[in-house]
Amino acid sequence: MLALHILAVLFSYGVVAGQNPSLARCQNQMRYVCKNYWTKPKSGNVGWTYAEKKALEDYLMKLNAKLEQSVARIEQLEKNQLSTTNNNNNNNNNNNNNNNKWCHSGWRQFQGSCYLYQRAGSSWKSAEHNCVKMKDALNLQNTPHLTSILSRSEETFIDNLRSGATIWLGGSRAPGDRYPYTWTWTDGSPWGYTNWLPKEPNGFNGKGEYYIEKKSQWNDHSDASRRYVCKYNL
Ligand SMILES: [Ca+2]
Repeated sequence: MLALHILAVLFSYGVVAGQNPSLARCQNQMRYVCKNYWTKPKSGNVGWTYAEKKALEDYLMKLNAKLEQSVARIEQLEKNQLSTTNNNNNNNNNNNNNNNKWCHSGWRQFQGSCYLYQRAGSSWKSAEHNCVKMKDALNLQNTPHLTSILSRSEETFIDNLRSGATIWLGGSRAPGDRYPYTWTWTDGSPWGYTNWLPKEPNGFNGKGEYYIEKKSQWNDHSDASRRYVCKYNL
């Protein structure tokens, strides 16, 4: 009975011993115990006493219990690892999908575009550069630029974002351009809707008013520090 039990335990050790160092150590212990059991010199006709066999069997049962616990723990760890891997894959897929459907975290959505209000003042060129480089930084599908304003409703949305601050828009004209000026949006949108302040754009004193700032309405202005709004299309 005891021998069968030992063989059964050893067999179970052999199945899993190669998977874990601690299990391999257990297996070696078992072999050591069994070897001693079968080779122990017998004293007369007595051999192993019942108490010795019982003690050995108890010892083996405890080892077996520890082994089963170790196997269960390894199986649980493998399940956890598999679950984590699947979740990461799902999250990556979700992120990729969400990049196409939803605005990035912190960006506000209006119709088919996403907007980020930047409170730190920046020159027009730096502001545009800061918007553009967020494509790689945030792993966006489309490139953000300084915001264009293409409709009255979009301007109302931008007004809510800027909360009264003067901001840069993505409109500019080429240096040396003469009146009537040719304005373009950095995001490539066609030029159409405008909301100039009275008597603007005036190219004030020829001081390089190549860029468009927005207050309640628009004004052409030379480069200076302004807050700004970045925009990208979904
Ligand atoms: Ca002006």
